[in-house]
Amino acid sequence: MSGESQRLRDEDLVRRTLRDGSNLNRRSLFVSAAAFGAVASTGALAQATAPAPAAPAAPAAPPRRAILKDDSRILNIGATVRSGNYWNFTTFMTPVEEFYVRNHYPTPLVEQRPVLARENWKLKIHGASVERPIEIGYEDLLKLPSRTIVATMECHGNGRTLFWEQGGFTGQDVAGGNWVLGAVGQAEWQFVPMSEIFARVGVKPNAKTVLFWSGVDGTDMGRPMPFADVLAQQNDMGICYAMNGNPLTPDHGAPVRIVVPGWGGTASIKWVTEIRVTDKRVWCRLNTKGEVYIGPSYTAPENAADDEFIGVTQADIKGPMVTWMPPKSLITVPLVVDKSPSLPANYPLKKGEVPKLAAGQQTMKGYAWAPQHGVKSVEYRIDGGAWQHATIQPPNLGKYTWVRFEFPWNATTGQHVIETRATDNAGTTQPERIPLNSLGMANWSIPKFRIEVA
Ligand SMILES: Nc1nc2c(c(=O)[nH]1)N[C@H]1C(S)=C(S)[C@@H](COP(=O)(O)O)O[C@H]1N2
Ligand SMILES: [Mo]
Repeated sequence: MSGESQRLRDEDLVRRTLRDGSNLNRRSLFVSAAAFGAVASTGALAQATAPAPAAPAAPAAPPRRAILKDDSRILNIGATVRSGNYWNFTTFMTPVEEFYVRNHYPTPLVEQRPVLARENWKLKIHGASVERPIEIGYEDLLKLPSRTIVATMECHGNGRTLFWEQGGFTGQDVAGGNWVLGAVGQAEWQFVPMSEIFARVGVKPNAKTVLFWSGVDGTDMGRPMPFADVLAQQNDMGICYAMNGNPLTPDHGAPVRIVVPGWGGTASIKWVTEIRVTDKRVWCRLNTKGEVYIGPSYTAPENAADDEFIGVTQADIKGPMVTWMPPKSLITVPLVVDKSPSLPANYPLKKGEVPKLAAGQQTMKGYAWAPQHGVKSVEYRIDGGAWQHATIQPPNLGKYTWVRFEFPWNATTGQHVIETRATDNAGTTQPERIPLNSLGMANWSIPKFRIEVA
C-alpha cells in the first residue's frame, strides 16, 4: 500500500472512530465479514503466500527471512526484531508497514506450520476453571461479537537504549536489543472480547490464571495473566484477528493473536492456539526470567507449593513481571546513539552523530502515551530551562491511545538538549531516571534529545 493511501486510511480510521463517539466500537458480524471479504486480495494476504526469493544455483537455499515485512520503513535491529522509525512518525495510526515487530523466533510460515492456515487454525479454550471447554475455528471466531479499540502496543524493551545512553549502564548491566525508542506503535485492533468468551465457556469461582499460549513459533511462547487482571479488562482485551481494518499479517500473529491494550507487548501473544483458565498460578519463561524486572530495587515473587511450572523451575523466578506500560513521551528526532553496545544497521545517524536542524522558528512534534490512566499533559524544556506545557493535538480517544503534541522552538545555533515528560491522569510524571533492571524493561525516564542547530 502506498504511503498516501495509507495516510488516507489512517485518517478514515480516526474519523470513523470519532464519529462512532467512542474508542470501543461494537461491530456487527455483517460489517466484520464484509470488511474481511473486501480486503481478502490485498497485500496482507499476498504477503502470506508470496513465493520465497529465488534460490541461487549454489547448493544450499538462502536462509529465509525471519521477518516478512521489508525494512524500507522500519529499523532492522536484529534477526527477529524491527523497530519503528519513530523520528519519521507523523500519523495518529501507525501503518502496519511502519509498525515494530518483536519476535522471539522467526515469524512462523503456514508452509512450515500448517496449523496457522485459516482453515486449520483452532483455538482451544479450556482448563480446570472452565465449565464448558470449547474449540473454535477461524470462521467461527469471526462470527462472534467483536469490537475495535485504538491502542498503542509497546515492547517492554522499548527505551532500553536509555539505560546505556543516559543511565550510565553498560552492556553487562543491561542486556537486550537496542530499540532506541521505536518499539511502539498505535493500531486499531479488532477482537472478540474476553467477556464474550467467558460468557460462553463459563468460569468457575476458583479461577486464578489465564494462560495465553501459542507454542507455534517456539515451544515456550505463551504467557499467563492473573485472572483478576483479565477480568478487570475483559471488555477491552481479547482474541484479535484484524489490525487497522485488515486481517493480521504473518509478522503480527496471523491468523489470530491476543491483544491486551496498555500492557507490555509480551502479553499480546501472537499465533495463539490455546487459552487455559486454571485454579493454579502458572510459571513459564515469560513471567520468570524473561520480560520481568530483575535488579536490586525489585523483589522476585514467591511461588506456592501447588503452582504449575512449564519449562522452568522455582529457581528461574527472578523478578516481577512487567504489566502496564508507564507514561512515556518522545519527540520525532532520532536519539543520539553513543554508548549503546550496538547500533541498529539502518539507523539514520552514525555512532555519536548528533542530528541537525536549521536555525530559526521550528515546530517540534512528538508523541506521548500512558495507557493505564491516559495522558493528562506533556511538558518540555530546552537546555535544562523551565518546564513548559506542550500543546496536545486532537484526537485523544482515551487512555489507551497516544496523543500527538507540539511546541514552538526558536532554534539558535549550537548544541541543544530537548527533554519531554508526560503526566498521566493518576498524576504520575516521567522521572529523571529509573533504577537498574538487568533486562532493560520499561525505561520510562525522561529522554534527552541532543540537536545540533546550524
Ligand atoms: N507467539 C509469540 N507472541 C508474541 C511474541 C513472540 O515472539 N511470539 N512476542 C511478544 C512481544 S515481546 C511483543 S513486544 C509483541 C509484539 O507484537 P508485534 O510484533 O505485533 O508488534 O508480541 C508478543 N507476542
Ligand atoms: Mo516485547
